[in-house]
Amino acid sequence: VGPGRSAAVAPDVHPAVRETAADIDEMRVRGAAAIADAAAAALARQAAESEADDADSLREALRAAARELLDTRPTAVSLPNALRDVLADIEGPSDAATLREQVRERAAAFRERVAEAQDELGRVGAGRLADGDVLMTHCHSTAVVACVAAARERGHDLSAYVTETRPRNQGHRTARELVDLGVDVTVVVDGAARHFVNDVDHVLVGADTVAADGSVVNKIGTCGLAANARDCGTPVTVAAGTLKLDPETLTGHAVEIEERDPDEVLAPADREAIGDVSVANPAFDVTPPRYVDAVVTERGQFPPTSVVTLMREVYGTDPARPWEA
Ligand code: RUB
Repeated sequence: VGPGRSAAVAPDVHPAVRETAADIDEMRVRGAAAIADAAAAALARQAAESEADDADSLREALRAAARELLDTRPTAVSLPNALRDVLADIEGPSDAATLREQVRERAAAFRERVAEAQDELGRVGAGRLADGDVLMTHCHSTAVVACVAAARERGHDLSAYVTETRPRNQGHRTARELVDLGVDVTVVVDGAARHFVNDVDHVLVGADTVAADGSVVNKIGTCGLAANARDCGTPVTVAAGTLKLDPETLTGHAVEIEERDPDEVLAPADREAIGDVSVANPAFDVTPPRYVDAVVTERGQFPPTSVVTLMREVYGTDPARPWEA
């Protein structure tokens, strides 16, 4: 349980759900797609192994599990979208066995669909990349890696500038995965992005959330990178499946930006040595749609202004919140 969170937990939440919530909270599981997958798997465990023997108690346990998962990281909409999908129609079954089976099946189908969507998104994204292209990317995104992998499968030679991505250095993982794909990788400090962005053909980043107006919420630093890219005329592509569309932004809901522990930025000893300073550590920022050229999804690529239509099609206009009773 992270700082400021309630220590009170519902009694029937399965230990596997608590473990998954801790893994997400402490970033052993990270990245929006992986968070959604882990949450769906945890709900399936909750359904299969809950001690509830009637449908109402099982429903309550599932909702409590969903709330515990939701209480981990607030920015990635893939998490509530996964819960929405797996818990759809939980009001239906009147006996626990049917409800158990329904949730198990929905979780398995969700996880399979998300994996397939990622492959399809990779193929769509690869269509934007040409042989010999130079990319710049920030943080670590499985969707970005899927695009690069699909382009490599087509035989395209690629090189990439990969930003370290302070304070957690997720760029190291990106660099390793791109090297494994045969990409010529140069790692740069985040502050060097502007220095090199003029030399690249594409900025390619992932997203935690895409809002109805086409704004893209992604790792802190993405907005500055995209603004610099726009200034140089370098196209910015966001690789984000429909799992990243936030249907609640259709109804005016704002995306919460996660504030993480100051110790990630300055170790306590450094802080003490510096003196009386505050540390701000927002994990994500919001890139306005005017800096984004295309959002690549498993359903094709869209200008950010068309995201709203896709969002309505996928989620409707009245998104459910099945974790609420
Ligand atoms: C991860 C991050 C990624 C998106 C997309 O931040 O900002 O770009 O989550 O990733 P953190 P994916 O490391 O703080 O979770 O494409 O894998 O969903």
